Amino acid sequence: MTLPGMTSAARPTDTHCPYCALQCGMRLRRIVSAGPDGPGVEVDERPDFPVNRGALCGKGRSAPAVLSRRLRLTAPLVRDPRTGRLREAGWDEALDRAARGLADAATRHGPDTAGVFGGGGLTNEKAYLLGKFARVVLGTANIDYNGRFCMSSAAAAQRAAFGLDRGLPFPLADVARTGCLVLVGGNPADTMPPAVRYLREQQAAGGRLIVVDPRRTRTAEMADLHLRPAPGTDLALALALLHLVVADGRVDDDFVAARTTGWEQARAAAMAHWPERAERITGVPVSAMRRAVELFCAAPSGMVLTARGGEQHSKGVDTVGAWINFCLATGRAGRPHSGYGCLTGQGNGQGGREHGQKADQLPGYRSIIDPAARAHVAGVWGVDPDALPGPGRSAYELLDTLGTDGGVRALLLMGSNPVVSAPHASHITERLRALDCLVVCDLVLSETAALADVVLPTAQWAEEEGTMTNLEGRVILRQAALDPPDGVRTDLAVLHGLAGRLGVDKGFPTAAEEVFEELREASAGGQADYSGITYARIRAEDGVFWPCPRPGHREPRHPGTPRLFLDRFATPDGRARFADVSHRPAAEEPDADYPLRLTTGRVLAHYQSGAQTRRTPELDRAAPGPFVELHPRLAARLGVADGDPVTVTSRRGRATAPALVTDRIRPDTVFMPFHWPGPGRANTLTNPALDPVSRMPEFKVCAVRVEAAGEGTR
Ligand SMILES: Nc1nc2c(c(=O)[nH]1)N[C@H]1C(S)=C(S)[C@@H](COP(=O)(O)OP(=O)(O)OC[C@H]3O[C@@H](n4cnc5c(=O)[nH]c(N)nc54)[C@H](O)[C@@H]3O)O[C@H]1N2
Ligand SMILES: Nc1nc2c(c(=O)[nH]1)N[C@H]1C(S)=C(S)[C@@H](COP(=O)(O)OP(=O)(O)OC[C@H]3O[C@@H](n4cnc5c(=O)[nH]c(N)nc54)[C@H](O)[C@@H]3O)O[C@H]1N2
Ligand code: SF4
Ligand SMILES: [Mo]
Repeated sequence: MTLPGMTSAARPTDTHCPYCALQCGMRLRRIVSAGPDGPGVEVDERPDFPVNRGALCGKGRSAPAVLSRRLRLTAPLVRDPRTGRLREAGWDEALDRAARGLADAATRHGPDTAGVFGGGGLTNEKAYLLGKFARVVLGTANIDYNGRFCMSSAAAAQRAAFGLDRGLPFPLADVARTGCLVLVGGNPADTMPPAVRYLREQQAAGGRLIVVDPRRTRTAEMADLHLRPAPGTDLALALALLHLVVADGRVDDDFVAARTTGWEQARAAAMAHWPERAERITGVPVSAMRRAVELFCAAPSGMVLTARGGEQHSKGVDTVGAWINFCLATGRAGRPHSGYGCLTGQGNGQGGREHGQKADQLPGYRSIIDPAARAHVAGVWGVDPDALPGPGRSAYELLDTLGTDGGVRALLLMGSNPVVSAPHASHITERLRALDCLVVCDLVLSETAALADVVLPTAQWAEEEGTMTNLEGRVILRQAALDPPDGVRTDLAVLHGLAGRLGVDKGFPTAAEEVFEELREASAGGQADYSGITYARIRAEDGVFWPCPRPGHREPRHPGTPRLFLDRFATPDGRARFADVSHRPAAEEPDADYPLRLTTGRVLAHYQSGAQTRRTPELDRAAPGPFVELHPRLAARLGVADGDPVTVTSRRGRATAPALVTDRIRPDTVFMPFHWPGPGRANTLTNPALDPVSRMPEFKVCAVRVEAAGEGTR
């Protein structure tokens, strides 16, 4: 839509949506506005990009709204010590103050007390330089990122089973060709709408869709079979399905013998989880479990995809492991149109961890405790390997210890809004306030930026270049259609400015392609090898799938790897490893004081902490505030009608929001989306119990009590 006073000009730019892991292709047309918004862009379809084939959701279509100068930050802010308020400042003052804050912590309390918290929405180039900044400039072990809250459980389970973790080991379009798809705790109808076409194509071709979700979502409504376990019980369900596979003689013995190890233990564990026991734990009838196994095993091929519903648990790694076991035992892995995959979430959740934002990883998906990996990366960085710090704290543990003795005292935060999105958010807000210095780089004054000592306003997707790695492991290119407004710098320029002030003049370029060239070197020979990928190739090829090593002497150029594991898994012996797992309860089960389960998630219109989408007028109108989904029977018992305010209380606090009375939810469970701050903030309630391996918090289940809110709160 072109508003009066706008004219469109210039050549269109092919790029990608700034939001989720689908990284839908789009075409931007420049608009010159006479009004206060400044120049902007309009989004057109880009039907030739294979992942979304032109389709976009409302978030993608409306993404340009946040480019408006009225909605975003256009000058740095520093906290005035006299008034305690944020005031506008010049870039030099703001960068000086930020650098001093980080340096002071390190000098007074040791390098590990300066910390970095990143985000899965940052380009590979930013993530890479952020990791390098932490390890080389600050010399701190303490860098982690919000991807820890996202797909870290699936990553750990995939790595254990297959020796490698890439969201999907095949292109998304392969989903349309599988015989039976099991979707565990994912609601793509709301979270990746353009992907739904592949589910429809799959069903139109005679394939079956099984959805595992406690709620009857719009995705579940499409399913041939909907299993509705109580939140936090998927592990028991997956084990019982494997039990039935064994009991019915449906194990693919040849596949198990030829391509796996560890079956005997996995089999024994499954035999201890008989279906009647799982029915008591999950509430899923045995007959439905039988039907699921029949559909899955009768189909010529099969896939299991998990998303946050199955993963954001204190047993997320084991739960994903159990679903992988189910795939392996039935021979549905490492074969065409079959396999396990994870629907990653953020725009660059995948690349963000491959290149060094994660506490235990160096670029190229290398382990920070592997001497050879340290030597390689230190060589690229021109530093002594012994000078590189070791693994630091995981995201929640890093936030939980902010401002404490031995914890991080000065934090650089880029690309996350934990005041809204972290579990036990009121506690995390207190920790952020306890910092000696908080530096936030953001596009807008997020709830977290509002607590900062220094806020650095950064350029946005349509104004910058860089690569992103989507849920398929496809490396794509973000291209600039506009210049950033005056007063705004790119994240790369911020890192350059900080590094220089902290005494490192080289190695922090501001041109994205130059950073990518270094990233290629740093990743060369690692699992996530990007060394054969160039910006030119990405432009020419609709993206390139990693691993893509650089061609050797006289070798042809590597085509990239759309499909993994067809010949062998990435383990040392080439075999997939069964996980040895048993069911265990959630960290917090319902009891007399807190008799219900709360689960949390997303709505179509908003993205994550809502920092961008709540500022987008059409999305704000579509979903103006938080709500609590509750079943009509529960509502009747509480004397609550649709729209009445209800208070939800957990051991961590209370939240109040209007009731949304619906039979889409189980009577023993309530659901809240987590996109809003304030009294309806879902994360006031959530439990920061962590998975022992992935350190993923238990966002998807905690025990709560629900009451009609008093008249006074109306
Ligand atoms: N509209 C929108 N789209 C997004 C995002 C967004 O914020 N908004 N964020 C992006 C990101 S970063 C991510 S990670 C993805 C997330 O994408 P999804 O994983 O699809 O999103 P969620 O809503 O968190 O959870 C999915 C489903 O899990 C179900 N669930 C809850 N508890 C359980 C449980 O114990 N077991 C099972 N089996 N299911 C359960 C919920 O009912 C919900 O329908 O979405 C991406 N896309
Ligand atoms: N209860 C509950 N909580 C959850 C979840 C859940 O299911 N339930 N899901 C979790 C998951 S999966 C995720 S991924 C997290 C996400 O939650 P957050 O980590 O808070 O992610 P965003 O809201 O995307 O925050 C991104 C922030 O960075 C800014 N930003 C965006 N792009 C850029 C950029 O390029 N540069 C800079 N400097 N800033 C940028 C945005 O304006 C915004 O303020 O939430 C987690 N929290
Ligand atoms: S599905 Fe994801 S990438 Fe595609 S337009 Fe929507 S938010 Fe953007
Ligand atoms: Mo996520």
